[in-house]
Amino acid sequence: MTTSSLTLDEIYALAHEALLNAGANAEHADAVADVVTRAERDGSHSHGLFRIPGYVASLRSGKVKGDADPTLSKRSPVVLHCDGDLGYAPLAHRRSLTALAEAAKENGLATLSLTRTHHFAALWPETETLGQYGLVAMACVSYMPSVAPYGASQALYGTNPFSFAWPRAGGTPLVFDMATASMAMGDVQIAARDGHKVPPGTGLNADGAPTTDPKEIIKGVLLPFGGYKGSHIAMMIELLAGPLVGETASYASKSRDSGDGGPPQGGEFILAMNPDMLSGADWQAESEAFLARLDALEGVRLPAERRYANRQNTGPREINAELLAKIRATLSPG
Ligand code: NDP
Ligand code: PYC
Repeated sequence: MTTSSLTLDEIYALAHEALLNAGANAEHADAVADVVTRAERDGSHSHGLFRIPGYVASLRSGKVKGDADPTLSKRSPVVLHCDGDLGYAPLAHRRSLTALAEAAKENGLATLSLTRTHHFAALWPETETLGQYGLVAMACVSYMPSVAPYGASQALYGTNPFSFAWPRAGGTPLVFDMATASMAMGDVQIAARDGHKVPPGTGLNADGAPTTDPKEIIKGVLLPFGGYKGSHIAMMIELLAGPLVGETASYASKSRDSGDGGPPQGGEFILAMNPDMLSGADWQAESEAFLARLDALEGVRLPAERRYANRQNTGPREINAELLAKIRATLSPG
C-alpha cells in the first residue's frame, strides 16, 4: 500500500477544503473536518479521511444540506431533542452536548434524541465528551441494512455502533465504541481496497455462503458480532436510534436514501447519567478499584487505550495515496 505523510493540520485543511468545496458552510466544514482529524489522530482510520468522498458525494447530490441549522429544544428538563435539519451530525453535537451534560448534571440523567441527521463518523467523540464532563454516557445510531439478523442471510440491521463512556479519576474516560456487526463496513471496505482477507464469521456472499473475501461480503451481508446475542443488541439499536427518537429503522432509512454513497438520514440516541447523583456512594473509588483489577489481568487492555496512546503522537500520519488522490480529485473543477 502506497502512503503519503500528512500532518494533523494538513489532514484538517484537506478535509475542510473538500467539504467547503462540496457546499458545506464554514460551521459544518469545521465540525466535520474536526471529527475526521480526531479520527486520524487516534487511528480510527475507517472514520477519518476515508469518509470524505462519501461526505462530499452527499453534499453534492443535495441529500445533505451544507447550510443545515440544527436546533436544540427541551421537551422536559431531561428530554432534549435536536433537529439536525438534514445536515451532518457533528454540528448538531456541538450545539447539543453541553446542554445535555448540564441537564444530566442537574437532574441525575438526561437523554438527547437527534433526528434528521446524517451520521458518518465514529461515536466516541460524543461519549468521550460527556465522559469528560464527569458523566456516564451511552450513544447509538443505526445505518442502512448491511447486517443479517442471526439466522437470516438477508440484511435488515445497519452496522449499528454502540459507544459507552465512564469517567475516570483525573484522567481520560474509559470508552468503548463498536459496531454491532462483526466488522464495521468501513473496515470491510478498507480490507477490500488493500487486498486483505477478513476473519471467518465476518459475513456471507451474495448466495448466503460464508466467505472471508471482503469484496464478496460487500455484495452479500455482514453478520452480527456474537451470534444471536449481538444480533439482539443490533435490534435494540434499530429501535432506540429509530422509533424511540422519532426516526426510522435502517430499512426505512434506506428506502428514502438516494444511494449517493453517503450516509442516510437517521437518528441517534444519547443517554447521559450523573454518577454523583445516581450512586449515593463512593462510585469513583469502587469503579477505580474494579478497573485496576481488570487492567492488571494478564492479556487485558482497556478500550480506548490504543486511541489515547495514538493521540500522544502529534507527528504526521500515513494516509493511503489512492484515497488522497480521490479526495484531491474532488477539489478540481468539472
Ligand atoms: P473495533 O472492533 O476496532 O473496536 C471496538 C472497541 O473495542 C473499541 O473501543 C476498541 O478500543 C476496543 N478494542 C479493540 N481491540 C481491543 C482489544 N484487543 N482489547 C480490548 N479492547 C479492544 O471497532 P469497530 O470496528 O466495531 O468500529 C469502528 C468504528 O466504526 C467505531 O468508531 C464506530 O463508531 C464506527 N461505526 C460508525 C457507524 C455509523 O453509522 N456512524 C457504523 C458502524 C461503525 P480502541 O479504539 O482503543 O482500539
Ligand atoms: O463503518 O459500518 C460502517 C459505517 C456506516 C456508517 C458509517 N460507518
